[in-house]
Amino acid sequence: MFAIALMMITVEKKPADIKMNAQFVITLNWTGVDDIDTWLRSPTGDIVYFRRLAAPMMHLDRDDLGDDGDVLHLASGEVIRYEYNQEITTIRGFIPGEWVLNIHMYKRKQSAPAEVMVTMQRLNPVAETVFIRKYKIKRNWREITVARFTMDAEGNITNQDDLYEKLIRDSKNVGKKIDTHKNDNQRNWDVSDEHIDVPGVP
Ligand SMILES: [Ca+2]
Repeated sequence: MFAIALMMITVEKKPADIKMNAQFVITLNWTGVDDIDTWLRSPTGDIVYFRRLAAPMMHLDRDDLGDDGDVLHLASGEVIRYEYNQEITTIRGFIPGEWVLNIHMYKRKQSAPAEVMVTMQRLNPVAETVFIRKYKIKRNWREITVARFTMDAEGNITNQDDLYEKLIRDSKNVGKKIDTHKNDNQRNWDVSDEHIDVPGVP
């Protein structure tokens, strides 16, 4: 009877029906074992990063440390490796004003440059790419402004550039509102191969 009951269960194959409470998703991917971090500041001055994973309207899924925690030793002696590095930041609602997205090379652990890709997707009403940016990062403690973008109350991105805006402060100042135009005239990268434009993407 048990076998027959199992056979009567029909398995319908269809895409996973997962509803995300999200308007924008920012994904940081990189190769190798370095520890790179995502920093996102909203127009309210709140910053999500590895020490503050959630703030109004946004959250960071986890702090990927590069190699740490990617190797799992099972009781059987089998070793499972997961060498894919990724941090995902979600914007759940619209806060009008300027947003700043930085990445930071927190700890270099290898001699080869880390190859980094940052993407931002808008999910509603239809999924679309806001930007894709690629970098090769060679130096420890390198902080790069990936995007400064202006959002309106409907979630439209009305302006976008990548002029450098430092977000990392000493710990007592993290999260405080700072002058967003202080570094307007500074280009963000000073080594040409650190930034790779992706043709066809604004
Ligand atoms: Ca990290």
